[in-house]
Amino acid sequence: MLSRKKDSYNIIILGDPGVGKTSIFTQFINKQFNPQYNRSFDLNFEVKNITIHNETLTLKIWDTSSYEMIGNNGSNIFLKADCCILVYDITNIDSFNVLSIWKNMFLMKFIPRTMSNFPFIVLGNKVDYIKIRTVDTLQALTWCKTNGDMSFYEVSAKENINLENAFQDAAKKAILYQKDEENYKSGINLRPSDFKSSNCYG
Ligand SMILES: Nc1nc2c(ncn2[C@@H]2O[C@H](COP(=O)(O)OP(=O)(O)OP(=O)(O)O)[C@@H](O)[C@H]2O)c(=O)[nH]1
Ligand SMILES: [Mg+2]
Repeated sequence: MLSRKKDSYNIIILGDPGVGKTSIFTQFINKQFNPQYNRSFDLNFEVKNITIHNETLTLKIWDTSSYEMIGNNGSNIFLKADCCILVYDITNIDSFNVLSIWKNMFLMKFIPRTMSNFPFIVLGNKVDYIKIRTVDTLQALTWCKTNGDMSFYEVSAKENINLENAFQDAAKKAILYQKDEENYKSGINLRPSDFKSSNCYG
């Protein structure tokens, strides 16, 4: 039993141009893959039902345009995000090195400071290109660990590897986050971060 607060959850996909955000989105939703690169210029969403523990819930998945995100302010819809998927390309170290920038930009613009437990998931895409990888699995795992113990998956939008697992995980994290937020707002829980700024000297 999930005992969730909402019927639909917003999952936002972010990352550098060309890492495969649209491909992940299209493969997960329509089971299609386009080998040609058509740069996204707009924000786009699709709705997909998934089943977790015999319960069906709706994910509203947002494919972002890195172009839009860098140039503008993104969309106010991100204020209602329940989980963010950060994507890099395992053959492109630069796309990995900028994950912190994507993460911090997203938190700064859209997530109130009190919500320090906002969930991220990291996807290393194009794992079908394993022979020409430039980002080690261990390197990525270490980054995830030191950035709030994020979940990490190596995936392939082309071969549909690990996408189902990653989105299931994103959905579970979104549900937990919402529950936590509800409890927080109703004063049931205080998070460890609430104590960070104080010490025994006041
Ligand atoms: N081999 C391989 N190619 C992929 C994979 N995922 C995406 N690609 C290719 O990488 C290129 C870029 O993919 P997109 O999905 O358009 O990338 P994007 O992140 O949406 O890019 P922007 O819209 O510019 O931000 C395309 O040519 C895709 O076919 C994958 O898993 N394996
Ligand atoms: Mg795109």
